[in-house]
Amino acid sequence: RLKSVVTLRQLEKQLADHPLAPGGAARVLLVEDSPLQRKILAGYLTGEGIEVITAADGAEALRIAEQQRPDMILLDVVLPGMDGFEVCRHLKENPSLKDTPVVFITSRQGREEKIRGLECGADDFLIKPVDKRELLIRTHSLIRRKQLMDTLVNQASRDPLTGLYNRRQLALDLQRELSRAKRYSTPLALIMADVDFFKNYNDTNGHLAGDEILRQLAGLFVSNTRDMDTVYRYGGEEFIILLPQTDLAGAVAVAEKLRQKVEKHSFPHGEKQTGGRLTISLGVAVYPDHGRDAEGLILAADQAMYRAKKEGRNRYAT
Ligand code: GH3
Ligand code: MG
Ligand code: MG
Ligand code: MG
Ligand code: MG
Repeated sequence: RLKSVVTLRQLEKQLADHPLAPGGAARVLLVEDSPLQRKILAGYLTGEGIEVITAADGAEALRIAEQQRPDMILLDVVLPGMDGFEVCRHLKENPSLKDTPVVFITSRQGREEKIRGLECGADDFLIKPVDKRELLIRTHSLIRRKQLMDTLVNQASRDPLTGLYNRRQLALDLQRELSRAKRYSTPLALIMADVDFFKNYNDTNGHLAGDEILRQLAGLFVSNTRDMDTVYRYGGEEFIILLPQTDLAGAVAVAEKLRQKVEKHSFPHGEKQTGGRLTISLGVAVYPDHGRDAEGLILAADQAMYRAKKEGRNRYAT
C-alpha cells in the first residue's frame, strides 16, 4: 500500500524551489478547442516557471509550434478538422520540431487510442479531467528532459573554446548545402583561414594567450560575415567559413575583408609577431568549379590556403 502522495501545496513548493529555466520561463503550447478547458489547463500551468501559449485547432498549433518553438506540446485528441494524432504526425515529420515532447490529453481511455498516440510519437498521456499535480509533474519532467537534450545536442555541435560550430557540424552542413547547391544550381563557397606563425605566438606568449587569439578571431569572423554564412573551427588554428549562394568574386571579397580586419585588429602581444602584426592566410574554393563534393571542396580550399602561405602569408589565394 502506498504510504503517501504529494499534496498540491508540497508539489508547488518543490517546483518553486527547482525552477525549470532559471532566468526565463519554459514555453508550453496548449492545443485545446474548448475555451473552458484551455482556461483551466493554462491556469494550472501558468506561474510554475511556465509560459503557456495556446492554439484552438491543429493548423494553428502547427503554425505556432513552428514560429515559437515550445519546450513541450499538450495536445487534445479530439479537435475540429485535423485531429491530435494527425497534428502529432506532422510535428514528428518536421526536423526542427520532432524532438519536442508531445503529451496527449484525452477523455478516451481506450487502449487503441493510447496505442495510436504512441505510434505517432507521443511521449505521454493525460486523461480528462486532468489532475493538476499529475499535469505539473509530467510537464516538468518532460521539459527537463528536453532541456537536457537541447544542451547535449548543442554541445555536440560546438567547439568549447570559441563557441563556434565544430568540424562534426561542418560535415553535416556541408552535405546539406551541397545538395541544395546542386538542386538549385547555385554556387557555394568555402573559405579556409589559418593563423600565420601561430606556433611562434604560442611559444612567445603562452598557450593561454594563444587561446584568447582564437576566441577573438572567432568573434571577428562571425561579426564580419552575413547571417547566412557559418563559421566553424575546423582544427587547432584553422577556421572554415561556409558561404551559401556565393560565387568566387563574392567569396574573394569576403576573404580579403577578413584578412584586412585581422591585420588591423589589435590583438594582445600582436606586435611581437613577424611583421609586427598577427595575420591570417586564406584559401577560397567554390562549388562546382573547384570541387564537386565535400572532400574535394575542402581539399581545394586547403591547397589554396597553402599557396597563400607560400606566396608570403597575410593574403588569400584561390
Ligand atoms: P603557418 O604560418 O605556416 O601556419 O605557421 P604556424 O606556426 O601557424 O603553423 P603550425 O602548423 O606549425 O603551428 C600551428 C600551431 O597552432 C601549433 C599549435 O601550438 C597551435 N595551436 C593549435 N591549436 C591550438 C589551440 O587550441 N590553442 C593554442 N593556444 N594554440 C593552438
Ligand atoms: Mg477537444
Ligand atoms: Mg594550421
Ligand atoms: Mg601550418
Ligand atoms: Mg598557422
